[in-house]
Parts: sequence; C-alpha cells; structure tokens
Amino acid sequence: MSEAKSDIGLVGLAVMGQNLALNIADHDFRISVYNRTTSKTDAFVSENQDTPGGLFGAQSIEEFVQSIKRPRKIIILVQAGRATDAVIEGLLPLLDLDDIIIDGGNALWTDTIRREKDLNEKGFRFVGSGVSGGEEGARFGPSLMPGGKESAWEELKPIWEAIAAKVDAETGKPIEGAAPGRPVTGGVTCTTYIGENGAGHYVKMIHNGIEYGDMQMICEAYALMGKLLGMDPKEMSTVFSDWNQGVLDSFLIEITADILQQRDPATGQPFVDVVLDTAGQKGTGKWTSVNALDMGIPAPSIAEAVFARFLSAIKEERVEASKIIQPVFDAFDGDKSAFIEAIHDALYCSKICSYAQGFQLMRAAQKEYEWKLDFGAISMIFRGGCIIRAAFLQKIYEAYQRDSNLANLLLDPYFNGEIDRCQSNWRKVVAAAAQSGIAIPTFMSSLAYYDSYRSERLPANLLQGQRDYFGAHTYERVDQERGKSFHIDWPDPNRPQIDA
Ligand code: NBP
Repeated sequence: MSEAKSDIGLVGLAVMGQNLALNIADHDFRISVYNRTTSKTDAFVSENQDTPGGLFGAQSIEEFVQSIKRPRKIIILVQAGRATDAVIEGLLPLLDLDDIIIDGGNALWTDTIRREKDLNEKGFRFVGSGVSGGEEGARFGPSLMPGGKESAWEELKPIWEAIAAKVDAETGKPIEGAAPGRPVTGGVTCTTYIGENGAGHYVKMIHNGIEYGDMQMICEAYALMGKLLGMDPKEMSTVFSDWNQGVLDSFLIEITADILQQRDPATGQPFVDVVLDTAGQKGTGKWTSVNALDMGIPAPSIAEAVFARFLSAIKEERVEASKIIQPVFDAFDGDKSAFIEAIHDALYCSKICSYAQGFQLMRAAQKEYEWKLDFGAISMIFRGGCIIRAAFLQKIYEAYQRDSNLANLLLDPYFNGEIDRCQSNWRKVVAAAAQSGIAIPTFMSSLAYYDSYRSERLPANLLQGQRDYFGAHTYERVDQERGKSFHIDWPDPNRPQIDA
C-alpha cells in the first residue's frame, strides 16, 4: 500500500464515481477509490496514473479505509437504495468515531434522514449530497447540494467548493473551459450548505422534478413545430439555437439544437426520427410528484411531465388506439413565424410555472422538516454544473434577493411582468394545439395552474356543496369567518320529491 494517506475516499467506480474521483484528483486532493468489482478499480487506476492529486486503488474495503486521513471523508457513489445501505454496513465496523460518510447518489431524502440519524447515534457523521450534472458535470464541475450536520459540511467544504461548477459572479453564466488536469478557478462556486439531514437530497430531487418539466416542455415545442407547422428537425434546430440566445438560454435548449442536427449513422436520416418514442426514467420525477401529493402542494406541470413519460411507455397500446380513434382536426393555416414566436412564449411561461411549483414544494418541505432553506442560494447553485442550468435562474436568484420570503415566483414583479407580456401567445398555442389534437400536457396544465393560482374564486364552492350533499362533509360560508362549518339537510336523492 502507498505510504501517503489520502484526503478523501470514494466507493463506487461507475460513471459518476470515476468522473468525480478524477475531478477531485485534478484539484490536488489525493483520493482513495474502491469498487466492489475490483477489476474496475485496477483498470481505472492504471488508465489514470498522472493526476495532480494522485489516485490510490484499494483492493479491499479494509485497505481502502486504512488509506484515508482521519477524520475520514468517504463518498459513496453507488446505485441508490439497498446498495448504499450495503456499502455503509460494510464500512461501519472499520471506521473511527467522527468519520464522515457522504452519500452522493440520488437517494430518497427520507432514506437520508434515516441514515443520518442512525449514523449520528453510532457516533459517525453523515452528509447526503445531491450531485447534479451527469458524467460531464461530475468530471468538470457539478452542482453540489450537501445536507447534514454543519460540522460535517465544514470538513467537506474545501473539497466540495474546489470541485463544484463555477459561475461568473456578475452574469451568473457558467465559466467553461475545464479540461483534464486544468480545472476552472475563480467565479462563484455552485455548492452551498443546504440544511439538516435530508435537505440536500430533497433539493436535488426537486431539481430533477424541474428537469422532467423542462425536458417535456421542450418536447412539446418540438411536437408543435413538427406536427402543426410541418418543420423538419434541421429547421427546428435553427429555431432552438436562436432561442438559446434569449430568455430560454439553457443547457437543455442547447443540447436539443444539437440533437435535432444529428444524423443517424446507420441510415443517414435525422437521428430523432429513428429513436423510439418511449421515455425511460429513474424515478426522481415520480418522487417529486408523490411528495407534492403527500404535502398537498399543487405541482401539476411536474406531475404531467412524469405522466407524459408513462403515456409514452405504453407504445403498443397507443399504436392500437391510433388505428381505432381517428378524429378529424383543423390544419394550421396561420402565420408560421408568428406561431414559432408563440411557441417560444408558451414554453417560457410554462417553464416559469414549473419552477414556481418546484420552489413551492421546497417552501412546504422546509416547514415540514424544519429546514431553513435559502432559495436565492439554491437558485444560484443551479446556475452552473447541473442539467437545468439556465440564464433564467439568475432571474430567480434576483427574485429571492428582492424578497427572501416570496410566496410564489408568479408574484415576483419580474416574472409577473414576463407572463403578462407572453400570455396571449401562450393561450394561442394551447388553443391551437387543442383544436389540432396535439398533446401538449405541460403547456396546458401550466396554463391551468396559472389561471387557477390567479383566481380569486374557483368553482370549489360547488364541490363543497357536492361533498356536503353526499357525505355531510359541511361547508364554510363567504359571509362568515373562516373555520365555521355549516351543513344543509339535503333531500334524499332516491326519494321522489313531491311539489307542495
Ligand atoms: P450506478 O447507479 O449504475 O451504480 C453502479 C455502481 O454501484 C457500481 O460501482 C457498482 O459496483 C455499485 N454497486 C451496486 Br449496483 N450494488 C452494490 C453493492 N451491493 N455493494 C457495493 N457496490 C454496489 O452508477 P452511476 O450511474 O455512476 O450513479 C451513481 C449514483 O449517482 C447513483 O445513485 C445515481 O442515481 C447517482 N447519479 C447518477 C447520475 C448519472 O448521470 N448517471 C447523475 C446524478 C446522480 P460493481 O461495479 O461492483 O457492480
């Protein structure tokens, strides 16, 4: 075994683990790595001999633990769930009190709360950290969302701040240009302490929920351009490239333009045309939506994005249905370039609603779990490294700078003004899609969310009447104080009424 002890250790050398380990070593930290299948460790270490900090590949978990400086900091980047628990169980007998385990996987935040409690009771420290940005982010600068005891965070902070993505302090734009052995320095780092126990993983889950919404919304814009306007992928790519210069400037819009340009190597056809229309998922969007239902917080745009993936997955059933259900719709006969502009505005407004919902969820969760979340800081660390990075997040940051207790992003003067400016186009797109039979579930449900949220009076008065009628659930009155219940002795609907 090598003499020098490592600054940190990492278990799990799949895509994320390998890239994060190289990022850490690039920043002059010596790192020990261990993987259950040791051939992966050997291959990884032999392919990466010359990192600035140095890598040590351990053959056993015992050798791994012994190779790290105390108090030890050990990152786990294995499959979320049982694998994480198995790794923790394997490590515990070998650790010393006060050592720190950092789970960088996509853990369910309630698992993180459980793990932190359990480990704290045993005298160890635990950080549940969201790691966003996929392979590229892990390698050259992810967005990192750590949660746990502040004392544990303080120990991890120098490494987390060094390896996280960096954004320009003025513009909030990601600072690009990192390369192997040549990391980015300067700028604002995209990590901050999020809060106690599961707060970091909760915020990462919301990030992923918002990511589901963003991706589906872009797909709906693509569907409208293709099905309604008859545009080909190359033409659409140019539109997305243009959009990437304005308020929609973001990583996902940028890669969409690239994907639409791509040709299939086998057939020469546009790549998107040969890809089967069934979307996969790993569950974080579903977790976000389940949590929204559990907490009673409306997050329909995010939930619709998850349902859209489910609908895409029933491909065979849809193919059968398309043969049986064949309504006739209007063809588009409007101004094409004006409608492209309208799709842009519809996407933008829907996106604002989806982010508003994500931040509403975090607001509710902080109450539920007694966290103190800093929404400005959270939007700031989303600006670089992660999949939802976008110019738009700078505006969210500014909104929370104006009012850290903002009840809903829709109430911020900037976003209120933006939706005012764009909503006529949004409504045109939703109406045209409805008349033409094109499914744009997140555009539509976001508009319904917006119209419901801004409504002084919703039809729930009638709903309360129905509940009181069939279940004596009572109702409140507009002319009495809140909290007082009333009930009417309704006639039995099964008994014929006799007119007096
Ligand atoms: P995977 O999620 O594919 O997990 C593979 C790793 O888990 C391998 O190192 C494997 O070891 C190890 N592992 C498993 Br599976 N069961 C184990 C067990 N019982 N004991 C020990 N090790 C076990 O890797 P990934 O895609 O790199 O993701 C790692 C984590 O990061 C996940 O939680 C993921 O959700 C999260 N994440 C991924 C991304 C992404 O873009 N991929 C982005 C953000 C977060 P083996 O080699 O011996 O099988």
